[in-house]
Amino acid sequence: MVASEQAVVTGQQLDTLCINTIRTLAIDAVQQANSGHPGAPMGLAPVAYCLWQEFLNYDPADPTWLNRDRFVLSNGHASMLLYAMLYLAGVREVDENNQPLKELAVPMEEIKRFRQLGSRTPGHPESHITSGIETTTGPLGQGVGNSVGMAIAGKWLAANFNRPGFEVFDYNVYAICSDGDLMEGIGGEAASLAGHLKLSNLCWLYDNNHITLDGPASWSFSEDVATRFIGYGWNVTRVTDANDLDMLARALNVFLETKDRPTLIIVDSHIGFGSPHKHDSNEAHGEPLGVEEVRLTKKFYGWPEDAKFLVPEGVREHFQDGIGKRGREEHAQWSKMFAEYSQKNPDLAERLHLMQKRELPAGWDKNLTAFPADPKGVATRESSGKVLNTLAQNVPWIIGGSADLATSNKTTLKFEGAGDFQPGTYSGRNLHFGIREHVMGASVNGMVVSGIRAFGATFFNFSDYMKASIRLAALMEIPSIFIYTHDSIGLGEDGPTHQPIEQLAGLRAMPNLIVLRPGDANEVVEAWKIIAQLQSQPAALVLTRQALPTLDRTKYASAAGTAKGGYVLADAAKGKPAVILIGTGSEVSLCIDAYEKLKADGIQARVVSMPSWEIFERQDAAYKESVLPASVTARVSVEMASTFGWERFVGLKGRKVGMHSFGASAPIKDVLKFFGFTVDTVVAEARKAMEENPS
Ligand SMILES: Cc1ncc(C[n+]2csc(CCOP(=O)(O)OP(=O)(O)O)c2C)c(N)n1
Ligand SMILES: [Mg+2]
Repeated sequence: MVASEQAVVTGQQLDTLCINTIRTLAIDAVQQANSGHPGAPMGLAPVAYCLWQEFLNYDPADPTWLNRDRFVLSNGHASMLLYAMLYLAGVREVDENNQPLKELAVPMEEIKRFRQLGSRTPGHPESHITSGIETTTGPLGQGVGNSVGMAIAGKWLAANFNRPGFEVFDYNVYAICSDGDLMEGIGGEAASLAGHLKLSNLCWLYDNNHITLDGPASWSFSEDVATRFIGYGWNVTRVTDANDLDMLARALNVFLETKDRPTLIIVDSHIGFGSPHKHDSNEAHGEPLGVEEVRLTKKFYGWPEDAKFLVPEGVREHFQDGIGKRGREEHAQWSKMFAEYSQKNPDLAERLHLMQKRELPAGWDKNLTAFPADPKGVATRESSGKVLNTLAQNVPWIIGGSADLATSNKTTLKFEGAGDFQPGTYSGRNLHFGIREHVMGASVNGMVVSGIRAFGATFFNFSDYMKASIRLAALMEIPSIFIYTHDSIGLGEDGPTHQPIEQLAGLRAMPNLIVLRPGDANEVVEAWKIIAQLQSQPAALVLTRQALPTLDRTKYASAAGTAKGGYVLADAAKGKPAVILIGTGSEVSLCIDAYEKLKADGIQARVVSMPSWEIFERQDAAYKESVLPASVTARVSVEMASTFGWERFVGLKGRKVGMHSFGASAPIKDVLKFFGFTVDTVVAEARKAMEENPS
C-alpha cells in the first residue's frame, strides 16, 4: 500500500502503516542529523508498536501516572524508536511540578532536531531532558539493570501500599534490549538477581538480530541465551519473526500469564529491515543510510520516496484509539479507585505524594541525636549504621542493602518490621543484592526513579565496579544513595586490592555527585541530614572501617558546619593562623592531634574539616574566605588517598600528605606509620609549609 494513496485503511494495513511511520521517522531523523542508528529502530518498530499499542498500560496524557507500565529502551542507541513512539502516541510534556502540559514531550520539530544542541532528542534517551523517558540509557546493560530496580519497586510498592480491593500498584516493567545488553556483565547480574527475586512483573524483549557494531554477533557471542535465562529462573519464549504481530502478542500474553518469574522474549529480527544493504556484512550499521538507500528503503515500504518526516493521515489517530484510549480509561478507573483509597488511607496517600515530589515526611529528622564525645570513639560505618536505622524509621520509603557486605557496611535495617525483601516477602526493606555491585548501582537508580529513596552499599574500592551507575544517577539528577565503607588504607590487613587510593579523586571529578567523607560520628549525623534532603543529586557517603574519636564539640566547633561542606573546626587562639591543616574523614582527628601539638609548641594553627568539596565549593566567596583566607598560604591537606586535586585548596605552595602508591597489607598501625599518617609527619609538614610560606 502506498501511503500517499491511502483511502480508508484498516486492520493490518493500518498496523503496517504505523510501523513504517516509526521506521521512516527514524530513517529521516538519522539522515537529517547525519548521525545515529537507524537500523535497530527499523528492525524493532513492530515490537515497540505491538507492545505500546496493544499492551502498555500507559496514559500518554499523563506520563507520571503512578501505576503506569514502565518502558525502558536499554539499547539506547535506538533512541529514535523511543522518540517516534513518544511522538506518535502523543505523550505530553511534564512541567517541573510533574504536571502534564498540553504540549507534546517530543513534537515533530524535536524529531527534526534529533541529536542537535539543546533538543529534547539527544543521541541517547535522557530522562532529565525528555518527559516520558523513564531512565537514561546508552551504556549498554544499564537500562536492563534499571528495569530490575523498577520491578523491585513495583513489587515493594504493591506489598506496602495495596489494600484489599485497592490495587494501587500492579504495573509491569518492559525493557527492550540488544545483544550488547546481554553480553555486558551487568546484564547477567541483572538477570540473575531478577530470576532469584522472581520478579514476575518484569519482561525483557531481546532483539536477537545476530549483529553488533563490529560485525556478526557470532564473532563474539555464541552462548545459548534461552538456556542461560532458563538457568536464571526466567520464563523464556521466542518470537521467530519480529514482523509477526500475532506472534508478538502471544508472547506478551505469555508474560502476562506468568506469575512466578520474569519473562524473556527472544525476538528474531533483522536490523535495518527493508533496507537493501546486506546486513550480515554490517555496512552502514550505526550510521545514516545515505540518500540513495533512504529512497530504496522507502520504496520497499511502499512509501513516497521523496517524502520526509511523513506521518500519514490516520496514524496518530490510530495510536489515540489504541494506547491513548486504553491508557485514558485505565488511568481514569485507577484515579477513581485511588480517590477512595486516599480517603480511607490518607497517610499512605500522603506518603505517595511526598515520594513523588522527593520530599520528606514531617519529623524526618527526629531522634537524630548527637553522639557524646569519646576519645576512643567509633568507626563512621558504625555511627552511620545507627543514623541510617533512625532515619529509615522516620522515612518509611528508605530501603536498600549491600552487595553481600551488610554486616561490614553496617547497613542492615534492624528495627521491628524492617524485614527482608525476598520472593514472597516483597514488603521488606532490606535488599540482598548479592555480590553484584554493578546491578546494585543500576537497580538502586531504577528504584529511585520509581519514587523510593534507595541505597546500595559496598566497600569503597568496589565503587569502581558500579561507577557507570553512579555516573548515570548524577546525569539523571536523581538522589540515589551510595554508601561506601572501608574507605582507605586504614582498612589494614586486606591490603592493596581492597584499599582505595584514587576513588575519592575520581568521584569528586564527577559532575553533580555529592561526595561526603565525615570525620567523626557527629559529622556522620550531619552528612545523613544532607543526604536525606537531596532531591536531584546522588550522594556517595564514604566511611571508615576503623574507630575514630568522637570529637569534643564543646572544645571544637559544632559538627553543624558539615552543612557548608568545610568549616573551621579548631582555630588559632587569636589573630591570623600561621598554618591551616585541612583534613577529611579519619584524618580530621589526626589534624586535631597535630594542631594540639603545634599549639603546645606555640604555633597558631587552624584545622579545617572538609567533609564535602562539592558543598564547600557552592558556598559564597565570603564564607570560603573566612575558612581559607587567601592571605594564609601555609596550608597542608591530610587525606589517606591520592592527593590529586588538593592543590585546589592548599594552593601551589601548599603541602599534601596523601598516598602516592597503592597501599599494603598489614595491621593498621603499621600501615599508617609506613605511609606517614602520624602526628609527627603532619606537624613536620606544617612546619615546612610555614617555612615555605613565610608570613
Ligand atoms: C557499555 C557500552 N559499550 C559500548 C557501547 C557502544 N555501542 C553502541 S551500540 C553497540 C553494539 C550494538 O550491538 P547490539 O547491542 O547488538 O545492538 P544492535 O546494533 O544490534 O542494535 C555498541 C558496542 C555502548 N553503547 N555501551
Ligand atoms: Mg544486535
